[in-house]
Amino acid sequence: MRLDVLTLFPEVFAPFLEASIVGRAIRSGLVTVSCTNFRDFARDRHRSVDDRPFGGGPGMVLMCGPVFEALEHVEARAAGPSKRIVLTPQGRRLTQSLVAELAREPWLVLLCGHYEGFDERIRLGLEAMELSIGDYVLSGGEPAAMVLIDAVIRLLPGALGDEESAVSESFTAGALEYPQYTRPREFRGMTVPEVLLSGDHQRIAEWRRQQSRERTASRRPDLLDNEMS
Ligand code: 6GU
Repeated sequence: MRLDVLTLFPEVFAPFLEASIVGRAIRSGLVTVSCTNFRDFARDRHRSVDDRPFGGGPGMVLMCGPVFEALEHVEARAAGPSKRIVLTPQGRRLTQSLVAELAREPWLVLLCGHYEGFDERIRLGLEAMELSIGDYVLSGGEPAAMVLIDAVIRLLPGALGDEESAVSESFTAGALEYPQYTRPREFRGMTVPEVLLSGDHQRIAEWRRQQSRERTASRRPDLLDNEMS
């Protein structure tokens, strides 16, 4: 898979792209990620990427020129068509089933907005999918792009080792994970449930299913309605 990120803050992606499962997937060649700065496509001598809104009002609006030119530059070095995604709180809410769809795309281009927003003609002209990661306001699309990148990469075949794979399956199956314990058997008076020490794999599996069901019902009853969330 190929991932391009268009942003005013490429530097915030560097440590994220080196760490953990994402970093390992990149190093092993499962995915290539490139960041491009809109500012490199500014035309005036101040390298402006934003301007005051027509009609007045607070804040600044990201201009069409740098965004279209950055995107055209990235897509010019192309093998096939890309799937364009604009990160915006006005977008469709990201879910695990949508993540799974996106993980099947060969090439995603993620556009991160900032300031008060994008010039509306960016939305109209790009034919991009607009995505939000939840009902709260971020200062820019960058954290949302990192959420999307992480969720997509962990679904690429080979991104997870055997020990990690179970966690993704549990949420994909529409339920919350069961409780986990490791050594020691007792910590500050809190003990490990006896069944987990029993060695009875059938009982353990049944206990975990039950815990998972109870947790989902009490904390996230909305998940029980959907096959995938
Ligand atoms: Cl994608 N962008 C911003 N700025 N805020 C958000 C968001 C995106 N998703 C949730 N809040």
